[in-house]
Amino acid sequence: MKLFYKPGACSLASHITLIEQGLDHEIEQVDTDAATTENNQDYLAINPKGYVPTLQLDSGENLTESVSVLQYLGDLGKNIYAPANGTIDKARLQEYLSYTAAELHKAFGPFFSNTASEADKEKAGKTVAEKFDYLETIFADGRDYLLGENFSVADTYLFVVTNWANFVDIPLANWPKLNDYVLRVFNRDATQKAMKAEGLIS
Ligand SMILES: N[C@@H](CCC(=O)N[C@@H](CS)C(=O)NCC(=O)O)C(=O)O
Repeated sequence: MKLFYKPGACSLASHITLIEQGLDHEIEQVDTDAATTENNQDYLAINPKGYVPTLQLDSGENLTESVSVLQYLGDLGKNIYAPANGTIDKARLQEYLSYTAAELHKAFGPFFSNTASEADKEKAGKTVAEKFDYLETIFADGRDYLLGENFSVADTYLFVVTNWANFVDIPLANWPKLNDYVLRVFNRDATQKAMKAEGLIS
């Protein structure tokens, strides 16, 4: 399998998952502005939507959208928790993946937009803070990960998106349990390996 990624982008969640699951893979960096890859492939021919992640399967098929890539990878290996269909944990997994994609990830949009104004960013900061208030209540019961003791793909995605706060001057220390959670995921071996491979940490 090959993951098309941008350093530190949402594709990092899929990268962490590939490593957590011990799956054979390659990575190839994408310049989404130029729509080319580091091997000079036309990225729009791989993913016409132009954004990352794209997971290229050994069959040559391309799978896109973080939520589907993550669930596919979560179900492939045995190292991280993949709840069975029809269980409440499976529904919760989808609940957290959906929340991260549709609410939190989207809320960060103005911070990474070339056209957003300072007012747009200020408004986005308030929206992100409201989402973090909610997430702080989730971790108030002392759980280590979203589904309790078991690390799942929902954690790889929530970690990556929440960690963006550290790059846009939103002080995560205001949400101590969420901050602890981010550190917990950051300190996992697979997270360290993926971040090193993307040149984000040394
Ligand atoms: N709906 C997509 C959104 C993916 C997305 O927003 N990717 C961003 C990085 S986090 C990206 O590639 N942005 C560059 C661009 O749009 O040019 C998903 O969930 O996978």
